[in-house]
Amino acid sequence: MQWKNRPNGLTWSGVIKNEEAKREAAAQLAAELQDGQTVGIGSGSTSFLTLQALAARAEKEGLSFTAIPTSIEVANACSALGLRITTLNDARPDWCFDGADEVDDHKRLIKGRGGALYQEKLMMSAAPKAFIVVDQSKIVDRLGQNFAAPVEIDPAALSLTFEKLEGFPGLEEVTLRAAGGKDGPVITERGNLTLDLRFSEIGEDAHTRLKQMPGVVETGLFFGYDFELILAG
Ligand code: ABF
Repeated sequence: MQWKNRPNGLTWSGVIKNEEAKREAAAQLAAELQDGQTVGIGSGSTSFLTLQALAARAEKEGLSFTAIPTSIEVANACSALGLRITTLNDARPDWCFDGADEVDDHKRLIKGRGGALYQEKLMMSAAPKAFIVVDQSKIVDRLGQNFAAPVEIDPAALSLTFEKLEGFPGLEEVTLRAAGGKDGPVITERGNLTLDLRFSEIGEDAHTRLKQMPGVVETGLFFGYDFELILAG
């Protein structure tokens, strides 16, 4: 039998920028691990390296920990590393870590380029302590300067949401996230769609206003979360 596209949880499909610096930051974070803890595992390449560093330290020092992954990709990586996995319905993390697309100096984040913002936000809400690991390229003067802010919406609300977004303060462009070619829109793990919102300015109330729209499941604007920033490099 041939098995095509079999998940190989320990291969990162894309390019990892600043890998050496990220590995150093990952090793630093792995030192936080204590035996028997439950750890929330973020998505993205930086989280992928951090997960590997955690698993390596656990193996070397005979520590055990349980992982709560924030995406299928991360769950596959956890399985490939032989880790015990649980969910937020069964357990709570002692702490969690994740990457980000942008961080401003008010500790506001844009996340969700990887499509896992919903579970990433659940994790940040559930964890008593969170670490965000980024390299310098993610630190911005103005939130939204490099990346669009993703918003996960129910497919039934697609047309309505476009309508409701008309005139939204600071909003310049809305793109339905698509895989390209004839593949159609990207479907999230929850069966939803993602809109990428380009802003000239992101107001303090942007997340709240978006969440008030029926059909909006979650936004990639992470405002008001307490976390420790680990700067790679
Ligand atoms: C997750 O991974 C997402 O919220 C964010 O979009 C992405 C960052 O990936 P990377 O670490 O590869 O830049 O944290």
